[in-house]
Amino acid sequence: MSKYKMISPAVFNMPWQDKPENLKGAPVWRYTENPIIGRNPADGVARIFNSAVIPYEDAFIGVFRGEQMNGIPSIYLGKSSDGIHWDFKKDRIPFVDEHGEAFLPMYAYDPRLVKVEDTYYIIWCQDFYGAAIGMAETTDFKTFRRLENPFLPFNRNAVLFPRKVNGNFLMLSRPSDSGHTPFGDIFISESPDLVYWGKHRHVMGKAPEWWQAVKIGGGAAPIETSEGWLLFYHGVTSTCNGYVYSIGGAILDIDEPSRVKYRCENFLLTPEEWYEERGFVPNVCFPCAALHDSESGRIAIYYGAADSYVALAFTMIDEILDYIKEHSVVREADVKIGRR
Ligand code: BMA
Repeated sequence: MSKYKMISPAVFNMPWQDKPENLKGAPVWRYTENPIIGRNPADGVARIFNSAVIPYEDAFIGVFRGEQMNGIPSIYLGKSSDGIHWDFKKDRIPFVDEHGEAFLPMYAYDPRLVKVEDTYYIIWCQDFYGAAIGMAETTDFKTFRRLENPFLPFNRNAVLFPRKVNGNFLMLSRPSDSGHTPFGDIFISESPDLVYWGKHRHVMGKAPEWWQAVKIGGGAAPIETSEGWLLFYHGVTSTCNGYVYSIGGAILDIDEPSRVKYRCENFLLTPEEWYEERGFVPNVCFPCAALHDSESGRIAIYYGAADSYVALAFTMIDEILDYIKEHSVVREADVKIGRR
């Protein structure tokens, strides 16, 4: 019997490996066959990374950041029966506008994929007179209808919650500047209709812990648990050789998620394997999705590695929540409702 509960469907066929005996630090362990997506994974695509997956029709479907041969990132659809081996559609996702006309963003990266009620939403970063958030909906993974861009530029790392809270959609995002931004906190916004967004609140900021001292950004869609919303996010530090991206964990209040209940002072995963340390951009672990099975308590985190690969890491709900709670340092700004 689990100590904690995930309030979500069972996903019996999700990828899994048991915890290795010699694991040190946080209870998050890498898949031994990582990376699961290597270089030149599809025709015309040099690298796939920072991508999101979800259960679909007894299998899995995903939206993948694919760097085309011209260096421009776009979003590709992929399907898999085991969550590990993926088949990608040859062409970019053919987004359309409200009239059904082709409406492709100039570039699109770091997609997230979230199901709310009966609709699947893709949220990504794109050009909107600078880096900003793009969004589309689909019910069949055939027609992908663009929605209004939720926020003004500049913004990145947006991810929806998997259900409405107090009648509204909720989205995390990270307002920033247009470049490789040297700052950024996580904010939350509400919308009754996915057109008008407001009630913006600060959720949590960069922190003195060195691994998250420069900026942070939302990662996987928050997982509803008996302790609150479990959030896997990324934290960034700066070194003389550039930024380092690690994975962090926090638990947000279930009814008022702008309040942080627990926030782990230790990273959950930091670059140390070759596929995380070496690549197009070295030292990047960038989470964008987490499959989870409420029956077994298993969680599989999908993360981009070194802007070159997709990798998988596993944890269990009881162990990860206890670890975050035991190593929690929550500062005044995190606990507040985040309104000024
Ligand atoms: C961020 C985003 C991510 C990328 C990371 C490291 O600003 O652009 O897509 O993984 O930088 O290059």
